[in-house]
Order: sequence, then C-alpha cells, then structure tokens
Amino acid sequence: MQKYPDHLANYLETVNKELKIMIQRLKTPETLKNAMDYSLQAGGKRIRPMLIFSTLAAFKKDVAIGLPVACAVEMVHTYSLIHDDLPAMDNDDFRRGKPTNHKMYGEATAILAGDGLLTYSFQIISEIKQLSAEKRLAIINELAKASGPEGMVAGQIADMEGENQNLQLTELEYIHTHKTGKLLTFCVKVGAILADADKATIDLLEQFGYHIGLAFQIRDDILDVEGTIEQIGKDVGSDREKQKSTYPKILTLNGAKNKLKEHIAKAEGILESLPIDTGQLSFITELIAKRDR
Ligand code: GRG
Repeated sequence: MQKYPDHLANYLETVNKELKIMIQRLKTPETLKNAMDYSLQAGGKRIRPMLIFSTLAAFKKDVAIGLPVACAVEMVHTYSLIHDDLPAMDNDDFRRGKPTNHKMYGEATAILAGDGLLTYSFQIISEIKQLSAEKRLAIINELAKASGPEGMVAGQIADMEGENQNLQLTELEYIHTHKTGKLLTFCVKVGAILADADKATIDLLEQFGYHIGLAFQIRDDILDVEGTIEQIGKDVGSDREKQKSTYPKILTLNGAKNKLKEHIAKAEGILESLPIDTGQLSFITELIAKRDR
C-alpha cells in the first residue's frame, strides 16, 4: 500500500483508536464485541473518514467534530463487508489478507456483528452532544439514504441480479454509484453539513462524490485485471462460478483507464470551481486514481 502522508496517517490512527474505545465501552457479550472489533481493526484504508476530515479541512473547520461520524461511517462500511463476505453473498474466506468475520466467528455471529455495527453507527450519531438535534437528524437521514434501500443495499441487490449477465454501462454505473458511490458521497456531504456550507456548495460536493465513487470502482476493476491487488486478501475462496460485469469487460482495459481519467478530471474540475481550500480533497482524489489496493 502507498504510504500515507502525515496528515492522513494521523486521521487513520485517530479513527482506529476511537473505534477501539467505542467498541470497548459497549455493554454487550464479549463474543459480539470481539467480532465487531475484529473487522473494524482489520486494516481498512479509512478512505471514508479521510474524506470527512478533508472536507472539514477545506472549510477550515476543526476536523475533530467529524470524528464520531467518521467512526459511524466505518462501522456501516465494515458491516457491509462482513455481510458481503458471507456464504449467502460472495462467500469469501479472506479479506484484507485475514480470515473473514464468519471464518473467525461463524456465520451467525458474523451476521450479528454486522447488525451490531450498522445499528451502533446510528446510535453514535444520535449521541453527538456537540451537535444540535436538527443536525444529528439530518446526518442520520443522509446516512440512512446512502446506506439503505435507496443506496448501498440497492446497489448490492442490483449487483446480485446482474451476475452472469452482460450488463450495459448504465446498468454497471447504477450498481457502483449505489454500492460504493453513495457512501463516499455521504462523507463529503456530511463534511459540508458539519461546516454549515450553502446548498450550492453541497450540491457540487455531491457531484464530486459521484465521480470519485465511480473512479474508485473503475480503479478496483483495473487492479483486478492487472493482478496487482493483494490476491490473498481478495478472491481466495470466493464463488468463482459467478461472473460479474466490469469496466474492462465492457470498455476494454484501455477504455476503462480512459473512463477513470474522465471521472478524475471531472472531480478535479469541481474542486477547482469551489471557493474553499480543496488541497486535501484533491490529494485523496489522486490517491483513488492511483491506489494499489
Ligand atoms: C451487504 C448491504 C451489503 C452491501 C455490500 C460495499 C459492498 C456492498 C460490498 C463490498 C464488495 C466490494 C469489493 C465492493 C467494491 C468496492 C469496495 C466498497 C471495496 C472495499 O472498500 P475499501 O477499499 O475497503 O475502502 P477497506 O478494506 O480499505 O476498508
């Protein structure tokens, strides 16, 4: 993995520590605590928290205000990975180079660990004392839309239904804007909400999220083809009969690389048009374009 510059390494460290504390203080059986903690601390890149902090930095706000929401969004993301790895879904034995949650704790506990993370994320946001009740509700609403049946869950079912079919580009884009893009978009949007940004700026950041969401996925597909993704962490034990449509399959590898450049250029263009200090967001955009895992 690329080495993070100091500011991103600090964000990662802060989130890892806070997530540990949040799980430790739960009054719940140790098995569930351990299963939730295991996947939360399994080496995620923390791109989503970094987007929240970098958006707050763009508005010259104290990034600390974004910490509980950053942890909440990692809980939602982690729940989605735990459930996605289950035998009923992708049936993966390894993630990030480590045994998947159900391989460590069994299927039933893995389902509950995912359920626990999803619901705890909303509890965390509802309890942020520094925010008004109105703001907490707005953030909860945005997170529910991004992760629920109009967001990530919609993307996941469309993905399942698209297996073994030759999808059109628009159908593939539906899957990825929902499955991956909505949660990434939530992160920049929530940063703007926390910073009291105006609607026009929030709308532009939402478009930025759309482009980095697709770029993120196209990079994933390219890494798959080029075989540079850590194979032990990804596909071992997955259900190889399932054929999924990908950008390189639809557009060719070169076409996918061009599409990635297009989305990155559009994302950068939006950042340049904003009257805020988008340096950190621009850095993450580059990271997404060039990531090696
Ligand atoms: C089960 C409701 C439900 C949804 C699952 C997100 C998702 C939907 C499935 C994950 C499978 C997958 C490989 C999606 C493509 C892109 C993606 C979200 C990759 C993982 O995100 P990263 O790279 O993960 O940010 P880390 O490990 O860094 O946290």
